[in-house]
Amino acid sequence: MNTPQKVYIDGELIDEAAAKISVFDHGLLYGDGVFEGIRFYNGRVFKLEEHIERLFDSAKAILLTIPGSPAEVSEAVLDTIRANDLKDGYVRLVVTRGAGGLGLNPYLCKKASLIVIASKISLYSPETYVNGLKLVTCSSRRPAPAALSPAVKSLNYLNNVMAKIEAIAAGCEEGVMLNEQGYIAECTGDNLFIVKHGKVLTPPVSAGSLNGITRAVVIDLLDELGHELREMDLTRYDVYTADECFLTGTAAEVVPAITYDQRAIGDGTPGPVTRKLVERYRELTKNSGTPIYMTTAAV
Ligand code: PXG
Repeated sequence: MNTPQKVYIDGELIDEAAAKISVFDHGLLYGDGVFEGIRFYNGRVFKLEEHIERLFDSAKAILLTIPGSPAEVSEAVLDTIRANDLKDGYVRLVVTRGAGGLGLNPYLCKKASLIVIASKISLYSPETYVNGLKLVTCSSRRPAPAALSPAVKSLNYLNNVMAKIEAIAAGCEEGVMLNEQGYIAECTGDNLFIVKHGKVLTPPVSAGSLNGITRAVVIDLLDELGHELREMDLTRYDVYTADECFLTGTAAEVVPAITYDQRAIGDGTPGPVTRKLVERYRELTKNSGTPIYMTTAAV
């Protein structure tokens, strides 16, 4: 890219190199803030309203006032994509508590900051969606709801970062995180589903996962495709002995998993339910979403 990227900070679109926040920002000092990862495809933002709603819910849960209404934050997302002249990519929305003192007290932070970064994304190769990826159990657990609700998409992702390091060390693309009881919660950045005897199973959000927006889309797609879905506690054994396994996430989309802790899942290749979902999800992302440019809205 020859033109520098524009980053949105508190109402201004600033050249990437000049886009800075204070070293006193509690987002940096304490991980005190919330975020969202949003995708846009073919000139449309996918599930924008849902992501904005979850951002506001996360902020409410940590008593953080977002500077602006949901409509204004949505407009900031669209403006940032337009300023970078992008049609396909990824938006990172970050709300930090703002600059304060060198102490925990969040009330010393004068004003929260809203940051929007729009960029290209490439998480997994096209072959991964055809061939599947490898999973491993990580020793780093999802935080218990009593410690910090895993439903809050906060800037505290250290457990997940530690889990990702373990997954990479094991030569796997993703790591499975368990909850305190040892049941499957989710992966480091995606929700997990299995298929067994034609039924699709996924842990309930209460098992310690993020209430994934892609997860909800897939649940709707399963209904449309006539597959029964059950939310239930899953153990590692359930995944070892599943016929199919797939992950869902904004960045990962729907991606097949073919091994778990070195055991082949099913016959070790992506199964029919997974393949159908990969395809249907792709169609949906191409054909729906909030238009970014007026020309996209016409016709
Ligand atoms: N679980 C966790 C812990 C997440 O962070 C998901 C599930 C999937 O949720 P959505 O709503 O996206 O379907 C996420 C979100 C990355 C990356 O770069 C991925 C996420 C967040 C931040 C970065 O892979 N996924």
